[in-house]
Amino acid sequence: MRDRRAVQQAIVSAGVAASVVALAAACGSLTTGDQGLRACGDGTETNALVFAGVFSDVAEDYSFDPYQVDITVGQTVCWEIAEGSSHTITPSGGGTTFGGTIDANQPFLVDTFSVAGDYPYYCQVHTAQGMTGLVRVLP
Ligand SMILES: [Cu+2]
Repeated sequence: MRDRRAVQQAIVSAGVAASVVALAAACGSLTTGDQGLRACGDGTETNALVFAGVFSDVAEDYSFDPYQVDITVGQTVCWEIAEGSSHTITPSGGGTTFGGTIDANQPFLVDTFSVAGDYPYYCQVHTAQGMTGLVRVLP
C-alpha cells in the first residue's frame, strides 16, 4: 500500500516535470530565418522548420511547434510531421496561397513567401485541439 502511493507520487511528479518542460519549450518557440538554413524532410534546405505533433504530456494534443516563425520575403517554411497520421496547413483567412496536407505519403511540404505580412493557419483535422500557427513574413 505504502509502495503504491510512492509510485503514484513519482508518476505525478514526472507529469509536472514534463509540463514544465513543455511550457518552457512553448515560451521559446519562435524561430527566424536568420538562424540559417535547416534540413527538412528529405534534406531540403529551408529557412524555418515547423513540426506537427504532440509537444505536451497530453496524448493526442496536437500542435504546431514552434507556433510562430518569422522569416523575410523570399524565404521558405517547411512543415513536417512529427506525430499523427495527417495534418493540414490551412490558411485561416481562406485561399490556397500556401499550405496543404502532410501525411504518410507527403510527410513534409515547403512554401516560399514572397509578400510581407502575417499568415495565420490551422489544421483542419485538429481544430478541436486548437492546432494553429503563424508565419510572419517581414519585408
Ligand atoms: Cu493536425
